[in-house]
Amino acid sequence: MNSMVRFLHHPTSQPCRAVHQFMLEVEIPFEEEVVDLINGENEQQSFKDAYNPTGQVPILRDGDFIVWESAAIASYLNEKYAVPSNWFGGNMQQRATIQQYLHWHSTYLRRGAGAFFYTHFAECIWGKRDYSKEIAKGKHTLDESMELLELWLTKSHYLCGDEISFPDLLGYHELVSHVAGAILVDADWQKYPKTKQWFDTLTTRSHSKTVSEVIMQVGAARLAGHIIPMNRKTSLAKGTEIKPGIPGMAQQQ
Ligand SMILES: N[C@@H](CCC(=O)N[C@@H](CS)C(=O)NCC(=O)O)C(=O)O
Repeated sequence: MNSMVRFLHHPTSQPCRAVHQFMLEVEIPFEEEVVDLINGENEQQSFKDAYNPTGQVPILRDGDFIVWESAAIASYLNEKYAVPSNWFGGNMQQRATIQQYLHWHSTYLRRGAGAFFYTHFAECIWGKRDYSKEIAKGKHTLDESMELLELWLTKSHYLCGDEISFPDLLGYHELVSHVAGAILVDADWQKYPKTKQWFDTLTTRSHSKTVSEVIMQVGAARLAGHIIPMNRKTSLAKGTEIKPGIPGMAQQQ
């Protein structure tokens, strides 16, 4: 019987990359399956029924058990494989600090992804429109988040202490996308020197570059003006809309 966990993901996805890098760093054996987000495989009812009713990736399958949400997946793997304690905390307070970051991340820094999504992908899905409000909202969230990252990184080498933990990978891969799409440029980094130092340190880790390769290529293609044909009508970054339900925009077409 094959007991390897199965990882369903897409290489352009920030939370997927964080989990992917985590598994590589701590040497968890896994099978992978790239879900075709570009053509909306994740929106098929059969996919939602089988894996995740929200249609989002990453997803982990372990036998009959399925778990989604990047932090929940990594936390499950952490327990299953008795991963070194720096990744999810070795004592009650470290664990609480890590959980604190994970909850904050999903409602703040993650939402900043709207700046990247609306700058580079919205046009590929819905065509040329005015996405300036969504982009501004994403940038504002990103700026506010960067201020907090800078504050934390002034106090410790990594986001939750002096050792790397899963939050660093989650935060890092959000910023990798912003770098790939030139949402974060030199002028921004100058405001956040500690965050830049941390970002550069993470970039030198083994696996950072390979896990980020596809999004760097996609970012470069978009910056060069290439359209990526996307047959789907919903947002890759749900919750970043100005008005929830922006897919309705597509229905008006
Ligand atoms: N909070 C989730 C976010 C997952 C997420 O945003 N996934 C996106 C890719 S980056 C997705 O699957 N989007 C497909 C869709 O919304 O249809 C996590 O951390 O796992």
